[in-house]
Amino acid sequence: LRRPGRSLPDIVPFPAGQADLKLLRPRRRSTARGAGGHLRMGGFYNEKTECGLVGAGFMGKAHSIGYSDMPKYFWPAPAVPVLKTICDIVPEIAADAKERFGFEKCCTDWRDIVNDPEIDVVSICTPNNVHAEIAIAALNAGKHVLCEKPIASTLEDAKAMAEAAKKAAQKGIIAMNAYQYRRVPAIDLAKKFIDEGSIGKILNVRCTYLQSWSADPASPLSWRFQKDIAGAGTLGDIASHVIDIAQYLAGDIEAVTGMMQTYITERPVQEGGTDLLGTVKLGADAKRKAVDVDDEDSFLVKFKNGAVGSIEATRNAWGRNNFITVELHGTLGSLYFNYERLNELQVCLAGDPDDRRGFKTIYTGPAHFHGEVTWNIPGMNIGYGELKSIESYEFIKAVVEGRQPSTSFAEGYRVERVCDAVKRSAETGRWVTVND
Ligand code: SOE
Repeated sequence: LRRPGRSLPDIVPFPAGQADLKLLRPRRRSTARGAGGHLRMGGFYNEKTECGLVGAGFMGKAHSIGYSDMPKYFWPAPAVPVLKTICDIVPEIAADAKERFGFEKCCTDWRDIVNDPEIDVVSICTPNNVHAEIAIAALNAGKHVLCEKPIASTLEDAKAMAEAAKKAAQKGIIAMNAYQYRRVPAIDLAKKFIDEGSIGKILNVRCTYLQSWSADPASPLSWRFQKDIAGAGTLGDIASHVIDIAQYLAGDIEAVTGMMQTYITERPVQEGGTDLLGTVKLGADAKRKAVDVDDEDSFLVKFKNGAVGSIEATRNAWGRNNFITVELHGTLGSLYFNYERLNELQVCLAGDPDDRRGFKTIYTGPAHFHGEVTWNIPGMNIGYGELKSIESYEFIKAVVEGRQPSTSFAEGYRVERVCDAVKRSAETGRWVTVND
């Protein structure tokens, strides 16, 4: 699977019967790795791509599901992911993940994946501080990379990754950041409303990302609460998602002014294992350690195009579970999205008669982004798993077509520059310009 530049036939809507399949051109065999690279299915050759995955925790599970479910929705798949090797530094977790997620092999050193000539694509699902080393090594070894967010734990690493990705792109290598929420069908629809001018010039963008899983002080101190590993707390972990959505919908953020707070200043230490994201509470007898990252961030933003707005994020909001909200006000209307109502977009158009004007709800389904192949009955709805399959599809499609995806490393670095400006503003209490 090293043949950039091939464009794909249209995806056959689910369910794809044999009649549909007969209409498809059989795929040519790739010469990249000899005869081993194909599965014969229903009389047609479907390319396959061998996947390595580093980091077998929550995100390792999400990427595994994304890869293995993707062809069930997107058929014919651009290439069928084969779960080749999963890596975790804890041998028991690696061995367990191999069985659970269906990988052929497991290992404890990511270099075994990066140096394996059989592996085409690498998912990086590790803590943030090792993203750069693994991603750059993988890109240099000619692997296509899908890296979890935030892109890195420092601005320097993020820059180095964006530069490595730019260099690798010249050889047709793809590097993608996992900012999956911009691929929510309702967000895609919001983008359409904006691009076609239906809500006019954007005046204001208000975003929140509120979660509750770390609100309990007995929730363990995992790597997400340690600056040397995570880089930042809530800012990199979740505010980054809404920064990405805000910039995707409204363009570059030019300047910020904000605050960062830490409310729970120490937590019981989690000794090893995968991050359980607050589902386990530790007792008063557990060893405790100081938290050196932010719990909550609130900042105002100015966009280059003159729009203004605000972003708030916390993982300590009881009752708010994955409360990603995006509200845009334009000269001709408004849009509102809330992840807790994932399959809905609210729209208010100024042009409606005075006595009928107000938010109406559009339920996303078969008529929306990839809706014809996820579930083709209105109201069936999608969830987090389907979003990861959509992400996997966009990644593998980009690899097969040899073009960078919309959430490239350059975009990840763009988000990181905004995070850096928020940190500088929180230190100085001033408006800070986002560095180019
Ligand atoms: C924890 O806050 C977390 O797993 C984030 O790291 C993810 O990016 C978010 O999508 C879900 O919550």
